[in-house]
Amino acid sequence: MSAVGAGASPPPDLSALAWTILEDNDRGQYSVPTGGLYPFQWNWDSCLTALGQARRHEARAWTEIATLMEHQWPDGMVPHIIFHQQDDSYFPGPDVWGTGRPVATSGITQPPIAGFVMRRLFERARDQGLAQEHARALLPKVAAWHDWFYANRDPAGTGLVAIVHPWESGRDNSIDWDEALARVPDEGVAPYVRKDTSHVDHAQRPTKAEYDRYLWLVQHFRSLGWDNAKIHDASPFQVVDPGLNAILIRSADDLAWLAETLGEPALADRQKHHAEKGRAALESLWSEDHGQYVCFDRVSSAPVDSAAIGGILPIFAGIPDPARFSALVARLRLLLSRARFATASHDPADPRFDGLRYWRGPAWLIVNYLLVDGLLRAGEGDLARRIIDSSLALTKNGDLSEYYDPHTGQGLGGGHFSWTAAMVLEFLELQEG
Ligand code: 9WN
Repeated sequence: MSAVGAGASPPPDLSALAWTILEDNDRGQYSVPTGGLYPFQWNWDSCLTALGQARRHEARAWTEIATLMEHQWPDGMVPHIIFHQQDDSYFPGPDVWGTGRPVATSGITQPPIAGFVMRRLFERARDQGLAQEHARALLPKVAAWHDWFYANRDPAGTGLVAIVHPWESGRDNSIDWDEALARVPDEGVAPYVRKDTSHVDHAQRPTKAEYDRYLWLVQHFRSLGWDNAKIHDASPFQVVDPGLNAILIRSADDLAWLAETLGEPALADRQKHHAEKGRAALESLWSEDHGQYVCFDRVSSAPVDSAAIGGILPIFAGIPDPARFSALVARLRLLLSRARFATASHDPADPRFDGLRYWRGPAWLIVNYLLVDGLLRAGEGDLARRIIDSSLALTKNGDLSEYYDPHTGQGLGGGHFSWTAAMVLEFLELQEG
């Protein structure tokens, strides 16, 4: 008799499955998040995917980031999509963006996680020579991207950068953007046909009203010639996201560490300055009402009344004040108590929560990973382990989806997903270690 009983199939080998996904989505010099739904290179997907790739193929992991950085704009911005080849299964494609780049790209950016990933690859490297070579070559490029953020998305020098499009946050349809996005016009948008809802149930994707405004912003920035010196002030959508800022601060810290290690003290000092100023400025986003950080709307000059996961991500940036850190951990515990699986991307107690719809409630393994990293660094091992176990519980049936319903654990969005596969490899390693 089989140990698992008649008719029951053995649990899938998660590591083997994750490697199959990484290989299937590998296009040679870059990876796609998943075929069909996202057939190009995405910025933060690539960086996080590289963490998984490096477990077996260090050179391939460095190439993933190097390819992304080859498409950096002359002003320092690193675009959120690189359209390496023609593929009609995604909208909006290169013609809509019209950025005029030699290889077509989008015209906005995404959470700058490359600096953090580079330090990880470097510290774990079995091939130190290769790591030094790549890190040295990438260092000034990633530093220029961080400098670009502060120069172009924080023109008043507050220490915190704004996003000018919800897609820049990586948390596209979060409740965080509802009020600011409602102020964006929806008239004059060229007729379009969405492709995402032909791959994924529309109940798991943003609404048409949101897409109209996403596209209005793209058209508006295109009419400004994609000139980043103009875009921030000319955008009707300018929101300071604690999540993106936390990632930028942590990447600046890690880039400073790499620069020091590689004997680049001036570069290190500049990144340290960004990180320290950013960390101090984060305090302006603290909400006593929500017991966490919240977004700030620069157009209406008001904090955003929304308790989303972005406001807990400062755990990843390192919060020096112990009382503040404890409050944030308490808030995370409360959030975890409100859903079966870690971690709802929005507070389930909020009537606006939607456990199926993308960034309005579902759990994402990449977010869990950033939280786990921050918790482990701060000595919160028990809570970190709880999130690791919950992440692996979500995937244990072999469903490596884009995101998950935090109440039922149902896989949602795209399947066979690169960064989910990479995070599974990371979590398996952490569980063993
Ligand atoms: C727009 C690729 C990307 C992720 C984002 C996620 C989603 C794109 C979309 O997919 O956004 O960039 O078309 O929905 O929100 O975080 O990088 O996986």
